[in-house]
Amino acid sequence: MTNTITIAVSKGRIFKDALPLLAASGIVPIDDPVTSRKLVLDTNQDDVKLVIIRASDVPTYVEYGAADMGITGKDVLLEYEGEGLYEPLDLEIARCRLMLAGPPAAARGQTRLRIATKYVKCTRRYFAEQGKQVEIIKLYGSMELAPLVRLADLIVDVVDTGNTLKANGLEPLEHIADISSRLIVNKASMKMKHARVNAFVRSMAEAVAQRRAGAQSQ
Ligand code: PRT
Ligand code: MG
Repeated sequence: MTNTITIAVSKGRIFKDALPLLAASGIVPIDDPVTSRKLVLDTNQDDVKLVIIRASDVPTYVEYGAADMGITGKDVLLEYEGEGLYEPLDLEIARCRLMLAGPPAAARGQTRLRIATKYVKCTRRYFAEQGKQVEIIKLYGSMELAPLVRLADLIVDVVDTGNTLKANGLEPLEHIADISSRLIVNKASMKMKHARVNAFVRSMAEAVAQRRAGAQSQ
């Protein structure tokens, strides 16, 4: 249905932070997103649907046009190798930092470090830029465990408060990138549904600016 707008939103913390921005743009889910098991949520607007999916699947849905727009983390986008996406807006939510971390004085000076991460491409790029050879071990979660059981010397992961690192005796070592959630748009939708998409991007931009102004006045 060309008149329907589908927005893919990462479940979890991004969804929680995205809800107030969507509400400020006039989009409120009808089904309770917390208790409902529905994957497609109807909203107060007949022609706007939300699909709630894993962060790492959002770019795929949007690139293939299964969703017109999406909300996901910059960390996910940095790892994604697609080309059918526009990224018109930084939503300034779910902020964190992509960091190299490890035990204090971890195996530095060693010739070939082993790095555990789910961010394989970012990690490869980061070390390649420094001309350093590292061995990368792909994990899907709980990167903090890897150095504790000597699976790896160091990890690359997103860090917010740093409490998880600290609780596991690890330290942030090097800052790789600042991360926040982004609005992404399918290229064909940007053409075919130009007016709707642009109106939504504009109202989300306003919501982000208002949120920023509110945060600054506190
Ligand atoms: O299931 P899947 O792997 O696809 O996603 P997920 O379960 O990791 O989703 P979720 O809800 O955790 O959200 C992931 C997205 O939120 C990431 O892609 C980031 O864009 C963003 N984000 C922001 C974060 C964090 N902050 C964050 N702190 N994602 C994960 N974390 C982890 C961090 O890796 C650490 O293990 O949370 C833990 C606690 O962080 P500290 O530093 O506050 O202790
Ligand atoms: Mg998680």
